[in-house]
Amino acid sequence: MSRVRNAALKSKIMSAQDAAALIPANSTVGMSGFTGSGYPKVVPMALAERIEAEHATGNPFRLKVWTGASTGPELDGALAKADGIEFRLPYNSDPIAREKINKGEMEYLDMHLSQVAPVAWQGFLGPLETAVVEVSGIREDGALIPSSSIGNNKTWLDRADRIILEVNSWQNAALEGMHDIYYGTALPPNRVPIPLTKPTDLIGETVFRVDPSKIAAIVETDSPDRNLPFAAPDASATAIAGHLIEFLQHEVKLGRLPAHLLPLQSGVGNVANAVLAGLQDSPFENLTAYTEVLQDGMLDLLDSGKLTVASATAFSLSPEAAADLNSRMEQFRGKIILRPQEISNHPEIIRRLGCIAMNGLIEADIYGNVNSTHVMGSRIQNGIGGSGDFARNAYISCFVTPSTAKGGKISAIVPMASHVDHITQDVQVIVTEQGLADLRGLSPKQRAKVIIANCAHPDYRDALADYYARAMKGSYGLQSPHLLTEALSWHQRYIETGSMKP
Ligand code: 0RQ
Repeated sequence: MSRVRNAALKSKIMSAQDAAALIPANSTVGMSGFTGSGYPKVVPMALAERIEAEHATGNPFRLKVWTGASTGPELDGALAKADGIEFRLPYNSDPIAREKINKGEMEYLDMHLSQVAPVAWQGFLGPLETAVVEVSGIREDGALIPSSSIGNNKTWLDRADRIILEVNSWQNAALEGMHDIYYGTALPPNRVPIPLTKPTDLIGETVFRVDPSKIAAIVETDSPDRNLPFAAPDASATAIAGHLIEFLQHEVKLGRLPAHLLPLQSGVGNVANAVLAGLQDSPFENLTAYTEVLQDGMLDLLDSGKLTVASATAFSLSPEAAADLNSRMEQFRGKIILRPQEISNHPEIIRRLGCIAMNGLIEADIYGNVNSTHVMGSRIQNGIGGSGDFARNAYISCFVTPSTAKGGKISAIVPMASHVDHITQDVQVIVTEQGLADLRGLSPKQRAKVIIANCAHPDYRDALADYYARAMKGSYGLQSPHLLTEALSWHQRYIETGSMKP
């Protein structure tokens, strides 16, 4: 049975090629998609083919592409390969697009994910000509049933001049009813409090409202979300999870956290997923999650009953877990709620609920400034994603990382961060496989001692202690002592020799 249940809209069904032909050259496209789920799969591929053909005849054709977060190879990968993206926001993890950005061939605006929709409404990003959005169905009344991610879809559907829908029958029909689309946001001075006080609260509608006259094309698909697999937790990730869980237990014992903790947020990546796997064997019960993405580890926690509810904006599952969830979606009704990213990541709600934030990092410096995005200060890895939304507003903001990268050639703890995404005030706990630094209430110099002693790898610990000791003697000021000619020398040495080691 067709997922397009509205009789009038059936006349808009066409091929991906015909739909892609409706997108004007050099315009702005708002696409669905968030960490490999719910992104359009066939229109971007057809669009990439069209762009390649236009380029072959010498015609310029490059788009501004806005999404929820990262997408899949059929979207970012295909469009980047065709050299079809002039400007991209707000998050990317596609390797081809990353390479283009780092070669200076694509402009990339890396934004806090909660801010994308409100900023689009403010208007300075310019007009949005086309929205290309995956949905899991269209109801009889024309309302759109969302897919496996919500992201910025509500905003793209509201703002775009023209809408192209991909109706994906691979998505389980039981997704209908698992979304909570809040329509109460407004720009100042008309903003009102968002009435969400528990992760389980439903404050919106289960569908997107849409003006049917804007729907220019509907393309039917049956393609799986293509998420990347997670690496199985290794000894380092397991140790990180162990330190963090011990810390949380300690906080409960001291009466600083309730027994079932506070709503958890867990970031992208292997390490964050490993922490969730660690919670499976922990004594905690009746946990809740108010987070951005639902990873494999969180699905396991829901299965075992350790986690009672997960509110997110997207699934971010390995291919196996995505297929598993998709085959038994009905079991998760009431336990999984997907919301727009401006709500899943809203500072007001994160602060009110008191989330426990757990995010990965590229590097942290001895004073606890965190770089989540740039390798050696200049090469983008992915983007800040939601880490800033959560880190600044969390009840406890934790960052998790192996103490070294690239086989030990890079220390994740450095004298001075080569780029800062999270200032020291937004970083309360740093955890590596070596140990945990609880930085709450500590001054910069007190922080440096704890971070070096507890988090640095033994191969780099003495060098960090030596840098700090000499900075205490030679620094211009002694609030956050630094030797400016040396502070970034570890990074320069890596660029020149392939290792930070002296
Ligand atoms: O690259 O695969 O090429 O070797 O970064 O590193 O150790 O597998 O860790 O998967 O947890 O990712 C910060 C990137 C960590 C992620 C980051 C290289 C490393 C490897 C991945 P290779 P690991 P993870 C909400 C939260 C920002 C967004 C965010 C991230 C690759 O957590 O993107 O937090 N965070 N969102 O080799 C050079 C270093 C490095 C380094 C790691 N110091 N120098 N390379 N790498 N550290 C969710 C969303 O926003 C959607």
